[in-house]
Amino acid sequence: MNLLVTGGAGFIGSNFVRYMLEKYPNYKVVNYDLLTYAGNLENLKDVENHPNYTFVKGDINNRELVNYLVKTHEIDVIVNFAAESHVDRSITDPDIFVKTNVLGTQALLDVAKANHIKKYVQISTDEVYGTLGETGYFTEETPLAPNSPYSASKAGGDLLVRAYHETYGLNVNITRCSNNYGPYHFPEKLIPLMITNALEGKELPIYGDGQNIRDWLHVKDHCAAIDLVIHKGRPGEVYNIGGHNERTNNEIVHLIVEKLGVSKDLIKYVADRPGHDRRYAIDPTKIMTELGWKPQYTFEKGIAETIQWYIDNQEWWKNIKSGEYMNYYQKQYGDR
Ligand code: NAD
Ligand code: TDX
Repeated sequence: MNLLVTGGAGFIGSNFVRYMLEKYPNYKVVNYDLLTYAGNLENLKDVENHPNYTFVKGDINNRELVNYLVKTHEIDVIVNFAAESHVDRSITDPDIFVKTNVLGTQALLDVAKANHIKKYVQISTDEVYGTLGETGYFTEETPLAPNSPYSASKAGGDLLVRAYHETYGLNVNITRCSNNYGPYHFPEKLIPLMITNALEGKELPIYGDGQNIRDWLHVKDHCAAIDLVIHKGRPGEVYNIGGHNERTNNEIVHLIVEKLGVSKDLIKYVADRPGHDRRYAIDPTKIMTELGWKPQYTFEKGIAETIQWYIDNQEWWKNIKSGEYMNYYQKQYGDR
């Protein structure tokens, strides 16, 4: 199988590229990524010379280049991870979220359609469902009710994917996963921000009262679920992905403080995120029963390994936090 992975230089995409290259020695993977502030080729340093791996820098909105790649690499399946992914950034600058997450998705769908691609998989998020009260879960039938510009743009992308299936018969799947954590997670997001700030002795900013709940899943369990959806997902279906692992932000931050042995005094309660969703929780019954997916990581094991990864890979995140890696990649790839 020949895969075009868009956004493969980001957190989940890079874990997925590595997962597929390791698992399928006969598959070819083309990683197409714009290398925005969140894209980092250091995430794939260990596979950059793999014979089945190719990296191409580019924008998913560039139909000509994507079309050329699909044709020349005889692509069977497109898996779209490319997105602007940070809720806080979407609140201050929504434009780029619409451009990438809505228009970029449509550009990819057009190329997929024109080339009669075998399957198009859209990596979406549970945030499109909005927020839950104290009880209940998101199922695939939960109405879309996004609350942030980020989640609204992801919902817009999802609806276009659905429409290209209904209208043009494109074989698509949409996956909606809960919050991921694990190696190569960009240090603007809660877990890596708290680990790296704690290691630097910096403040740990918790929004509002810290009682917001997220449902955390190890990135490798997410990759395994996407692998199953590629191979066994039924045409046009949505699959929710989550491991029933709900934690408040307070619990997450206190766990990190304890594991790293730093002072609780670093914790600082700050102004809440506008439109802050209170609780996310996924009902994963469909993917478990239909495709046989089951998460392998317990949170205890996954978070301990992740904290250790950030201790062992300080150069990776210090380069990001200092802006060094952007200067380097601008020089390497800026004019390509
Ligand atoms: P990320 O921000 O780490 O990576 C996004 C990648 O997309 C980067 O490598 C970036 O360079 C690339 N990109 C951005 N705009 C592009 C464009 N116009 N053309 C080509 N490439 C572009 O994000 P992530 O956390 O790895 O998330 C990946 C996907 O999974 C996103 O679609 C996100 O909505 C979804 N998702 C994330 C989570 C999570 O917890 N992180 C959970 C569920 C779903
Ligand atoms: O400094 C912080 N303090 C804080 O209290 C940050 C960065 C976050 N938070 C809170 C906000 C959320 O309740 O922690 C929770 C998690 O925040 P993020 O890491 O920004 O993730 P979230 O907003 O839940 O969105 C994530 O999961 C779904 C990803 O960033 C999305 O791309 C994905 O779709």
